[in-house]
Amino acid sequence: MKPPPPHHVPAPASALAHSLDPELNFRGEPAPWGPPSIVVDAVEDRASQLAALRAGLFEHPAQISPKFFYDAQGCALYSAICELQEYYPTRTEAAIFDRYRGAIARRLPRGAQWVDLGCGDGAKSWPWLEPVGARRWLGVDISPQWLRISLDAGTGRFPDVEFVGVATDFTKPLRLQRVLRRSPAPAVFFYPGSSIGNFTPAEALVLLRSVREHLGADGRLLIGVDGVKERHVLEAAYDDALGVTAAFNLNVLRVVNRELGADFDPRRFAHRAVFNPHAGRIEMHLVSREAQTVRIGHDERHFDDGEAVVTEYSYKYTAQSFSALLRDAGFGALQHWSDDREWFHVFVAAPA
Ligand code: AVI
Repeated sequence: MKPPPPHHVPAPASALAHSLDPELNFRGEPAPWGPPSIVVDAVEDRASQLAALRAGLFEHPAQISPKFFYDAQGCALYSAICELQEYYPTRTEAAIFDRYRGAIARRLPRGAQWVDLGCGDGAKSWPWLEPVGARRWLGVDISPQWLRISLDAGTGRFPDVEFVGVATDFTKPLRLQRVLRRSPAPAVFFYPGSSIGNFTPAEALVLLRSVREHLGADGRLLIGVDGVKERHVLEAAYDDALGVTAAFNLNVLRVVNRELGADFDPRRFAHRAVFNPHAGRIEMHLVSREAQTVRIGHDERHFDDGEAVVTEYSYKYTAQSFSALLRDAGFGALQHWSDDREWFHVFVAAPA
């Protein structure tokens, strides 16, 4: 069986090339507001993304942005990661949502515009739309392909909800005011999956401030964040016994080969995932197994034996440290729900 597309992951790098149409109409069920539309905004062009990818490889240490993980193979591997015994975040967050959905929904405005950041296939949104009586669903994703999948799924299931897709790169400042103003309903920004952890705290603060600026007095943020916990639990989640996360990490070298005309050999690199307690983050690296020279387009990059390429940071927060970040970003009246082990936290935050 083909796995469902993963949700709340950055878009496949290959999707970035095709997303610059000003407005794509989407075939949908007839609805009072017309067929769902996809608005395209602030999607960085492919050439500048690839230039940044190439420049990162020549830095010391070399870096590859985690957004390049998600080609078709990377998406399939990420779906498999979410099912792994060791990878607790997906199922822990889902259990918190299932257990406390009623209580969480009561903290959210009724009749809201539900803004799903990094919506992917939209599946994490659907269980919320009825409990909050959502009138409008806004899927935000860098990939119009994901938006089409989620709009298709949503319009079929919720004929009374207006569906809009916004293709934008929200590592850039969010600009959703215009599309939000088309409805007087308050906004609920939904950002599950601890995707906020893939930003540095400074970048996360910028994103959270930008979300805050989009909320009127009645708007809310509903966000999931992975907790700090014992090193062995964290490291196993990012270095599983079956080697799925290793394959996910190594696959990015194939993406680089394809996108930059490089000749990385994944067999000559090793996956490494370590918890850095000072920075409060898991670091994923690809470590050169030997001294080697790799061709990148017309250039060459030498790697020493043991030299690491940084591919991902995944920051972990305590309920306290994430509350502090939310307050810095201009939120107050925080409420949070955790699982019994306090491994994962779900926050509802209102503008201060
Ligand atoms: C998408 N993101 C929240 C995942 C995480 O846990 O940081 C990506 C991931 N990397 C390795 N495993 C999962």
